[in-house]
Amino acid sequence: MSKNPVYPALSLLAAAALALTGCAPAASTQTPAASAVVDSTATDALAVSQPWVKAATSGMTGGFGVITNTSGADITITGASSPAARTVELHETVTAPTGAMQMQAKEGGFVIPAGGELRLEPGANHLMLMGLPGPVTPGAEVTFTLELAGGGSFEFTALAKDFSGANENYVGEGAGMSHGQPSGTAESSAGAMPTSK
Ligand SMILES: [Cu+2]
Repeated sequence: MSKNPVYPALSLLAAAALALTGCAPAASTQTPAASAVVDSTATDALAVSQPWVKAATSGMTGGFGVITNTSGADITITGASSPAARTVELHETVTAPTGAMQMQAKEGGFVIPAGGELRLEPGANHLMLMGLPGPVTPGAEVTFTLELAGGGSFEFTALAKDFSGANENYVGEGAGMSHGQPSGTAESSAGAMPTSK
């Protein structure tokens, strides 16, 4: 007997298998952050999910969200800016010797490890919007540009919403708005950001 009769069946199976794998391209394990307001114009390595800003009438407020580094290398955020604030600082929240929560500028910026994420949330790391030129009303869209070590940037838009938390004290709060600048550099509306180091 010839083996031939089996052969076509096998190739049919093979073809079917090929068709199957061909039909189901790459299980998309990387769901690109469920956010309708993402605009990564400059750096594809970063993605943001659920970006938001605490609505405020004046003064200062905070920006939050989860920023994911999809690349194989660490990425450092060295600065930030927004049309909604005269200056934006990278803040961390620390516990003062008194036990109170205080925010201060994050030395060296935020490092997002390769394949990792940076969680910006009330009571922790956040973007500090200072010197609001006008109110940030709920529903408003606030654009941020993050500056990255190495010269890149990452832009995204966050939605403003009411939030009653994120009322941590500022380092040096008693001394007006020195805000973590131990040198006592007065913050002026002229906008020049004193770099503390
Ligand atoms: Cu802050």
